[in-house]
Amino acid sequence: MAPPRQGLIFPAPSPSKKRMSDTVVSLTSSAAPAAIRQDIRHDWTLAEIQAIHDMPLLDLVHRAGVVHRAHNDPADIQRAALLSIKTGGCPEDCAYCPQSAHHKGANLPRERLMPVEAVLKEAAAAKANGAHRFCMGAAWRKPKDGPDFDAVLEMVRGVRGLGMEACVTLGMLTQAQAQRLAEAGLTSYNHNLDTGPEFYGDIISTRTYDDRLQTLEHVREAGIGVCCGGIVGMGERVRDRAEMLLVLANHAPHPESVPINALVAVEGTPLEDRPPIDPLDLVRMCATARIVMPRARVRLSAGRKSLTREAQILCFLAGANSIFYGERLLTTANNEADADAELLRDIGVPVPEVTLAAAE
Ligand code: SAM
Ligand code: DTB
Ligand code: SF4
Repeated sequence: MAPPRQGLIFPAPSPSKKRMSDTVVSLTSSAAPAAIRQDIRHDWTLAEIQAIHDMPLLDLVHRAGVVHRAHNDPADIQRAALLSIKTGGCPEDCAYCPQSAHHKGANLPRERLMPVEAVLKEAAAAKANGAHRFCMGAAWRKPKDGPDFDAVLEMVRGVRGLGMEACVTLGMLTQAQAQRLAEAGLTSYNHNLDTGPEFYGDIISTRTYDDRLQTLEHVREAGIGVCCGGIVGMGERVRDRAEMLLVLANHAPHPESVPINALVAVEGTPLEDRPPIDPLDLVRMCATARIVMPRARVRLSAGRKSLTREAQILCFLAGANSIFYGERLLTTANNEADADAELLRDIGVPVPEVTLAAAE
């Protein structure tokens, strides 16, 4: 009989005091790296995660850096290119999203799915520019079986054929759809929890937290990597951020990628007036995610454009080891690729020069 799987559930309360002090001892002893390496846990408590998040910043960044280096090569920073393959007109009401048909003020026209060849051309250009992964996003509540889904499968096969990792984010999936994406060679599926379960209802009403967890289960069952994270700066409390990390960190295995987005406050969305977050909030989120999920790719995602180079470097020191790379996110602007390549080179991460022939 197959062993019971640990699902996407809240953890049972655990004897956190002892566990916490064990962890602190292992992180401060001289033999720390060896001790930390074994310290992959799925029984975190909210109190522990909040305590980590709220540590003095220098201690937090140091501790995250130690965990990061015990588990990962610090010069390995993944570059993921992003393309909106189907933009606008989404029936969901996510308050942050300009693609929702509910937010007429965002004025984003509904488009059809891009043709496969056009998508693969963008993927080839991203590869020539030095991207490792190609992520394709569709403004769907859930994909419909039929020609569009078949075309997405073709895109996944094409991206894999270019020698890149392929990721898609298409909304809620059935088990059969996840299986077909796996068979097409999909590396990873992005489906964010966005925030903690208590605050979630303030942001989205058209699908539940459990709906999201169920799709993540389907993705995991199909053997596809899980890419799941959220957004800071929507008006949530630190407790909500910690609750989201708790759900992710107690998911066994941990998600392979954890995108940490800062809200891009887009005009015409209900969150258009949210003030920008303090960049140090992002540093804290990256560091906390790194400590509780030592081997996940922590992706410094949307909102990076408003960070200085130095704030981004602090995030890398705190364990962020992936970025969206390329001038566009889905519908909003991202950092210039040249500036990112320069930043990465300046901190010792090699990025190949673009060869014009390869980019055409
Ligand atoms: N429709 C699919 C879905 O929601 O799963 C895929 C696309 S959706 C745009 C992917 C993710 O982008 C969202 O879950 C959210 O976390 C992030 N996102 C969307 N708009 C954002 C914004 N304005 N600022 C920051 N992150 C955003
Ligand atoms: C994720 O966590 N962030 C990306 C990706 N997954 C699909 C999307 C960010 C979108 C930012 C707003 C926009 O450009 O529309
Ligand atoms: Fe639709 Fe995704 Fe935007 Fe929500 S985040 S409105 S599901 S495209």
